[in-house]
Amino acid sequence: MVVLSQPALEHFSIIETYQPSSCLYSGIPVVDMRHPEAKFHVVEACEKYGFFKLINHDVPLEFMANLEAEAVNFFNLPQSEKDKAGPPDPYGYGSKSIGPNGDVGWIEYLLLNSNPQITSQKTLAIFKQSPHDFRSAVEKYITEMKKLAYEVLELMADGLRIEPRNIFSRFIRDEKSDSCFRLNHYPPCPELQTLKKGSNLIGFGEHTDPQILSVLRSNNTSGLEICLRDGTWVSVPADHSSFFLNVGDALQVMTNGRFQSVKHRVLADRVKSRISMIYFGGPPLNEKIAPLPCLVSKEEDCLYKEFTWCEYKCSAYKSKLADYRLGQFEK
Ligand code: GA4
Repeated sequence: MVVLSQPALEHFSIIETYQPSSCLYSGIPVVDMRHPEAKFHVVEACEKYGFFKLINHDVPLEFMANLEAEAVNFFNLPQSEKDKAGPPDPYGYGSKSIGPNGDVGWIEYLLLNSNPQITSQKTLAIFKQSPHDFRSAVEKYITEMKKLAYEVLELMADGLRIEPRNIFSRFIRDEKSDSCFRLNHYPPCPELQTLKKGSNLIGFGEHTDPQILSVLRSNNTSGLEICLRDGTWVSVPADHSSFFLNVGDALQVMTNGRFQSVKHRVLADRVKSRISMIYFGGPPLNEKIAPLPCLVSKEEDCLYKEFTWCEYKCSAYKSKLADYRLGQFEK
């Protein structure tokens, strides 16, 4: 990592990549939700990558387009208006700073609790800033994401041949599910052209998602990269009509490491804005997370201790983005 002397980029992380970040990698697994074998494709993708692109998902494209338009409107508001909805606690509007422990990125975002009953004052302030029907676009979109996440988690159970079907989905179906929703805007960074070839600016630093399952949709600007098991980073070609799903730490634990939570990051673009919307499906705070007995053949093969989601979340908020958070819960 090299830190630059350009004043505008002084506080941001620059990384050298040995392939142009626009390099299209065609090896990202794709799951066709309508394929009769989809459940096995999901399992295979989660075992090998912890990540896949989902097509034929039946979420109407208008939900995605409407929310994107509302998000663009919000991020186009004057800075002073957006700041009224921040700083994040963790919910609310944030710019450049990510989480409470000094991580920064070339990003601005809105972080919301996806449970309408826990709508914070900051979230209400956000909706007040926006002249359009932002709130309804967010709520409709989240409703669709929940349905999609249930379906995918149930496919996983089927593909793993474990019962009941709702063994994973019940956590996020629960009305107390601690799920959240994030709208990210990665502004273009023209200063990038002054850097040497192969240097990239970090929009969102490498990390794994703590929850069970994350469902991401972005506009047609690339930037997302995933880390393969051998440590190589690959760029995920953008596709605004598909979803990208990733296994979170809690699902890694429940599957006793059979599914891996994928390390990922986002690089900024020199000319194009990237907008992404992510639903993070998490369990209720008091829910116990542990490897499912049906996925552990012998007691000594059990990789993780039992913990509550609340314990995990608290420890996550004490960590930096790139930290390996599961370490202290290993047996
Ligand atoms: C990563 C996944 C989600 O975006 C998020 C992030 C959260 C935050 O931005 O507030 C965290 C990060 C994420 C993991 C470690 C902690 C918490 C920032 C951070 C440094 C909303 C989440 O749940 O965990």
